[in-house]
Amino acid sequence: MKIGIVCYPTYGGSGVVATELGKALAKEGHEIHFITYSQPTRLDFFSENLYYHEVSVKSYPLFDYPPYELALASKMVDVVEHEKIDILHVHYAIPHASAAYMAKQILKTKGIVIPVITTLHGTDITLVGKDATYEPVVTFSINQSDGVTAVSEDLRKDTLEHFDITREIAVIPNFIDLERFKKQKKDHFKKAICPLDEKLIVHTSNFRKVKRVQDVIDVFNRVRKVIPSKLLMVGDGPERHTMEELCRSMCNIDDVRFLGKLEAVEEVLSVSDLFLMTSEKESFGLAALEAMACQVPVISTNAGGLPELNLHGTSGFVCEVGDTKTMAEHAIHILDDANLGKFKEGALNRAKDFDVTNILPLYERFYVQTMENT
Ligand code: GMT
Repeated sequence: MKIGIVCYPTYGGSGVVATELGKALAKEGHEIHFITYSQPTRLDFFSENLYYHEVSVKSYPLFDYPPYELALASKMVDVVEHEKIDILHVHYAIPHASAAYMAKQILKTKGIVIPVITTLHGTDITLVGKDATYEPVVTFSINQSDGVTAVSEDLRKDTLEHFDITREIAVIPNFIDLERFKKQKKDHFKKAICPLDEKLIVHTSNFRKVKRVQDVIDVFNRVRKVIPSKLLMVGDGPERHTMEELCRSMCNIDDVRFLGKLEAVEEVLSVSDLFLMTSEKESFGLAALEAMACQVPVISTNAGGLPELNLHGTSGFVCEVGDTKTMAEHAIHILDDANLGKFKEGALNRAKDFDVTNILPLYERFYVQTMENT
C-alpha cells in the first residue's frame, strides 16, 4: 500500500507513534509518505520506502495567524495526487482530521477518492478537543473520517461520551519495538549515577501540568527516606523550571538529575529500577510502555487508559491520582530486593503484549477494511 501519514513531528507521543508505525509499515514493504512541517524526530535515516513531504506555510503581513491547516490540506492534495496514495492516516484530530476532510473534498472534484483514517491520541479529545473552541470541528471531522481508531478503550469511551459521534471507533493500542527498547548492559552508567548502589527511579514526560510532576517529586521524597535512591527526570516542558525549584526546596538536589530531552531514552531506562507516571490524564501512557519493555516496573495513576496497560500487582501498581502516600508505599515494596526481580519480569511480560509485531497487522487489516468500505 501507499500510505500518507500526517502527524506532529515533535517529541509528543502521537508523533512518536505515527513515526514508528510508518517505519514498521515501511519494513513490511509499504510505501510511506510523511506529511508534516518538519522532519519527524525519529525519522533520521534513509529507507527506500520512506518519504517526507514538508508543509511550508507562507506568511503574509495580513496574517496574525498563518493558516497551517490550509497549507497542510493543499500538501495532502498534492501528495495524494502525484504519489498515487491509497489511504491517508492522520494522527491527532486537531487540525489533521479537518485538513484531511478538506483535502478529500478537493480530490473528489478531481475524480480521486481517498479514504481517510483518523487516530485519536488523547489530548485531542480529553483536553483540547472538548473545548468549545474546537468541539464542533472535531466532532464533524471524526464523523467524516472513513475509519477512526483510539489508542485505548478508555479514550474510545471518552470520545463517545463527550462528542456526538455517529460512527464506530476501533481500539488499536499503541505498540513497542522490542528490538530497540530492551534492557542494555550499561553498568558504568548506573555506577556513575548510583555510586553507593542506590535504587534508580525515573520519570520521562513533556513536563506539562497534566503530568503532575510535583507528585513524582513527592513520591521520591517519601521513598528516599526509607530506601537510598536517586531520581532521573527526562524530558522538557513548561513545568520543568518550577519542578527544579521544588526539588531544591524539598530534596537533596544531588539526588535528582534533570537530563532534558534524550534521544536514546532506552539507555537510561536500562539502568532504572522504577518508573513513575503520575498523570491526571493519560489516554495510553507510551512512556510507561517504553519503561516496561526495558524491564522497569511502573507505578502509575489510574487515569484514562493506564489501567489497560499497567497491571496492578504484576507490571507495577495503579493508584488514585494524587495519592502519593500509597504510590510511595508501593514503590518501597517494588524496590525491596526480595520483590524487584519479579516485578521486572512482570513489566517485560506485559510489554510483550504490545510488541509491534502483534499490533501492526491490526492497522494493516484496518486499512484494507477501510479502503474496501470507501
Ligand atoms: O502525553 C502528552 O502530553 C503527549 C500526547 C500527544 O498527543 O502526543 O500523548 C498522547 O498520545 C500518546 C500516544 O498515543 C499517549 O501515549 C499519551 O497517553 C497521550 N497523552 C495524554 O493523553 C495526556
